Amino acid sequence: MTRTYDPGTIEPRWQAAWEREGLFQAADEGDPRPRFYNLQMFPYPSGDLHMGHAEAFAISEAIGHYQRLQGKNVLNPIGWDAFGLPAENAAIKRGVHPKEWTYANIDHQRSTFRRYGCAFDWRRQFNTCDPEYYRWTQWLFLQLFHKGLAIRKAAAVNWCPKDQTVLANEQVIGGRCERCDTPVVRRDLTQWFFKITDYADRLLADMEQLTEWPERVLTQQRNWIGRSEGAEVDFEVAESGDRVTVFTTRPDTLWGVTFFVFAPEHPLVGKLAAAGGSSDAVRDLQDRMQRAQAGPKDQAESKEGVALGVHAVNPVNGEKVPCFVAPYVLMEYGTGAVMGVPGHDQRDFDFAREHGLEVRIVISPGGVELDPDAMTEAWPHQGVMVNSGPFDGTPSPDSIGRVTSWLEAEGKGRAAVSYRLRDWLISRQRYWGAPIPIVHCPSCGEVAVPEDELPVLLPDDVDLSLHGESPLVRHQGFVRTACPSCGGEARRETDTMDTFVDSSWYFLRFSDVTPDAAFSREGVDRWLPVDQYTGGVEHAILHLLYSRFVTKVLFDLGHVGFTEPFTRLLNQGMVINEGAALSKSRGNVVEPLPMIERFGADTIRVTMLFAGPVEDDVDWATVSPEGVHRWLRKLWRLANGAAGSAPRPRGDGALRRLTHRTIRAVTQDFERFKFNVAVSKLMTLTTEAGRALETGRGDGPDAREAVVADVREALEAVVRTVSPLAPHIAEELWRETFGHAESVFRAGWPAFDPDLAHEEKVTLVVQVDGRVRDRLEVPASADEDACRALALGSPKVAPFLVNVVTTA
Ligand code: ANZ
Ligand code: ZN
Repeated sequence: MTRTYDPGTIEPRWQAAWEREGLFQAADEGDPRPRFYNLQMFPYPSGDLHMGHAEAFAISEAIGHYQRLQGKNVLNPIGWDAFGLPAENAAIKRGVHPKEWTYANIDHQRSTFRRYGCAFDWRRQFNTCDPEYYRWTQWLFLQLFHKGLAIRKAAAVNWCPKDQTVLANEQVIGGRCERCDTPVVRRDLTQWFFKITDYADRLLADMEQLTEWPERVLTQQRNWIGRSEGAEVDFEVAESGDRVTVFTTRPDTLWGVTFFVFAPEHPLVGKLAAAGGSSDAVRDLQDRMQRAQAGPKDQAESKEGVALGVHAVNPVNGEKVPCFVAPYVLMEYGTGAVMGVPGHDQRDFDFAREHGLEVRIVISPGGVELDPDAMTEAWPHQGVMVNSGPFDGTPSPDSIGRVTSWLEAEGKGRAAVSYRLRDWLISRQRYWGAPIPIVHCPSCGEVAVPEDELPVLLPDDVDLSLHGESPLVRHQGFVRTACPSCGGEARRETDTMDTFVDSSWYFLRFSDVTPDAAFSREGVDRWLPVDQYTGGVEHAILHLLYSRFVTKVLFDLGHVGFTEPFTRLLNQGMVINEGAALSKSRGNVVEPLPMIERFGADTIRVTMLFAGPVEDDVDWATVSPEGVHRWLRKLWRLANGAAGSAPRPRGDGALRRLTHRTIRAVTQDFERFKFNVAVSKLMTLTTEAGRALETGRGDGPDAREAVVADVREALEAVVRTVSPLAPHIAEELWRETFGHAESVFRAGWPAFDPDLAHEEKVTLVVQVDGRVRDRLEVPASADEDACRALALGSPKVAPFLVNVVTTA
């Protein structure tokens, strides 16, 4: 009796069985199989899972199951990145506590994951907002603090007046807060930083290990770190005698300096403005900048500037050039001051033209003469030094090194390297985050909370309704404490940590979720580095950079034995709808749970994977769960038709050859994550198996049995190779329909018979006027002429051929 395919019944049944059998639990000890750590970036619990999760986890599940079938002991964990501002804002809006909101969403997502049949080792789950977790985030902070890598310093920050918090540069879009669209202002605040800049060189150098990362991500990391080689050159302010140093990548243009520029926040500006009589104008500019709704990019392109009224002395020729303050010079880069070389630097050129400053040529292209008055842009390329005193005639790029050595010999400068990378600002003036475990004592200063007193618990009873500073500031029970060092009255730090700190080490803890430590050395030695990390390309820079940094710090402290945490990285595409991102305001949101309920988890998984290459976006409007569902139903029907006892397949019939060729081909597809291609091959094999079952009657009962045996072999191959993509139906057909005692996930990846897989013959489908008239087995090596001759010679084809026009 053929049962009908009902995913709503079989899927929950297998989910319960797998859980009961502990089938997907990773084995820590006593397991001889090679280990494979398969990780998907953990979700943020804002509401239920969305379609992007359905896609991302379909991919990582496919990878994990495939490795399991390849005989690996797979660690496939799940957790939640559960601190963060959206919880707090949603909580304020709805009047529920962030904790309640967050844990309710986690419950929701967890049950959707279960309904999706994810093969997680549920014993290892955690949330970053659990005290059992953030205790160790605080521990991590202390490791950096004791090493001098967590420091407090004043910084000009982007401040959102509405969210009352600091924003990273990437969170400022066109001068506005990414989340609430409020114009962002600059503010000077004392903040906690992790000194990631100390690791800039290693973050670059170790990229050599990342041979299995997408090139695009490596490029973004490299640009973010932004290493520049050049020189520092010391100038002196003529009127005050102050020494000011610049960073330049072109010391060979020093003779072309015609002005000097300070960043508005440069510490000398106030003093020099007073000396030069420009205080009002300078303060005006600084005020304008405070209010400016300008992002970092607008600032770099600004031609605005104010003359300071003082001069800088060029150390190479003693020339005095006017000093300016201008926003295009950034305090955060180099030394916060630049020498203006308008002939050869475009930003300097634009500024010089705006302010009527001299343009002087000191690098000659050779051949053409540059005319400073006629130039419409700088000439930033290499050439030969001219108008440069003793260096005239020196060709670049040698000139850079030669001038640098000379500066060093003269005591006027030195070789230097500059990085775009800034220290990692981890302070947040918000509630829903891990408290920074520091106490401020009037006599002892910043004192670390002793490790055995962790966690510093986040109090539940806070008033979130008041806008202003962090709710923790007003919580006396939290703020007032005793100094761990002298016992005197002291004040707790009220900043919480950026959620990127939470996610910078979570992958370590999955290896051993122990109450006694952040992770154990045995755990990380056993499981890490992560073999396969899958996630969205939006995390190409910060999350990965921070995780790499923290790993290196922990390596230096002897807590882990590797310097790069993720061996192989895959960025999946996004799920969009009709070409646009899914969003409530657009009204094009598709939610996974109703889809899973309607079609089944297997259909939705395969739909996601069949939609295209994993790196590409999936446009929901163009995919067809119905089509995939029809295929699975057919597979179900055929498998039930071919079940029952059958002799072993023999011989080398067409179906057998196709079966073994398909196994060989999809193995390669799985290795390369080409799941869409694999699915289409499995669909073809299913169709051919169906055809054989319907038409391959054979002569006599024996022959019929042989056909059924071949069909069953084909369908078992489909079931086993589709199991990473559609685990439930595969398990049902494997265990129940085909009657195997053990799970399909214990059956291993099927092997192919190389003789059968050998592509000696292929099926030539002969069509006449768009209709199939015959199928011919032809040698795979047959060329077009040979195929044409065979087709024309077929007795099934001949009747349909009236006027054959042979196109040569
Ligand atoms: C003079 C000069 C002449 C420069 C020339 C370039 C070409 P990258 O390559 O990105 O590292 N610069 C230095 N500090 C700056 C700051 N805080 N804000 C804005 N610009 C700054 O850029 C290095 C160059 O950027 C430096 O070399 C300096 O301009 C400018 F023909 O010095 B150069
Ligand atoms: Zn003290």
